[in-house]
Amino acid sequence: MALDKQTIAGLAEHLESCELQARDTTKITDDHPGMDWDDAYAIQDEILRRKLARGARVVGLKAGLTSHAKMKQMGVDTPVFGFLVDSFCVPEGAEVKIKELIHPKVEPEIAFVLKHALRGPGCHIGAVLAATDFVLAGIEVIDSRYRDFKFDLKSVVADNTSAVRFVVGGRAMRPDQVDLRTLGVVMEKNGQIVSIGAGAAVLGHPAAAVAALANHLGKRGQEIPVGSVILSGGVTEAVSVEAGDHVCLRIQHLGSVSLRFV
Ligand code: OOG
Ligand code: MG
Repeated sequence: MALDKQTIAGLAEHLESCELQARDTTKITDDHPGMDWDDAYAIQDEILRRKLARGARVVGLKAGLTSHAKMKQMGVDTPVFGFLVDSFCVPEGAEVKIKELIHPKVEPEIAFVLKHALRGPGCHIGAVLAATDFVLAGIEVIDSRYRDFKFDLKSVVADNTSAVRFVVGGRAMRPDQVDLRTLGVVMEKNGQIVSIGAGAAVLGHPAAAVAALANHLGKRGQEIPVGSVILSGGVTEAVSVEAGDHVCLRIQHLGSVSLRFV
């Protein structure tokens, strides 16, 4: 750790206020270039602690920057992990208020719900499939608190990997009913197709992203709990949205899920 406790608490408060007040900021590594990975996750943990203290509940976890398209779009090369709380979760077809957000983008994702906890190290695709109860279609709304979505990996980890809203839905399928690599993914904005992909875009197999999450948590003495929803990462590039937009995600065998921005 390169930062002291007080600095970590201050940065967490700063980033969370940006989220709650929908305003952007410069990336925190500009002022703290020596910040390390432990600092980055410690800031994220402190944001979570602040939310829990106000009564939030953790409903899931996310992996991000797990597809080549996303890594290329953001100019980075390693997956990152974050948390999902109840206030991020919106119902199928819900209206998302643009005013509460800075510069939101949507991503098509494959979501996992576990029937057994998963703990790394050594977690692999087979272990993930054995522990998965079902998979769902999910749209993640990301909203980096950093100006123009410009960040480095440590800054984005501290910012809880840009998490802000998500919806899961469609038809739940057991992992043995589908081939997660060849699942076709089609996202539409206002009736126009804006991105097309397949599950394999996510680390070769979306379950590999869940395994990477379990291995990441394992290093920190944590696990993926039963029942939590896990977003495995955007299959394609994220797409900007504004008030009036309607986004519909169709995933082969998993049906569709949609959001409206107002
Ligand atoms: C970071 C979050 C990325 C994904 O699915 O790749 C993410 C960002 O691009 O702002 O959630
Ligand atoms: Mg995502």
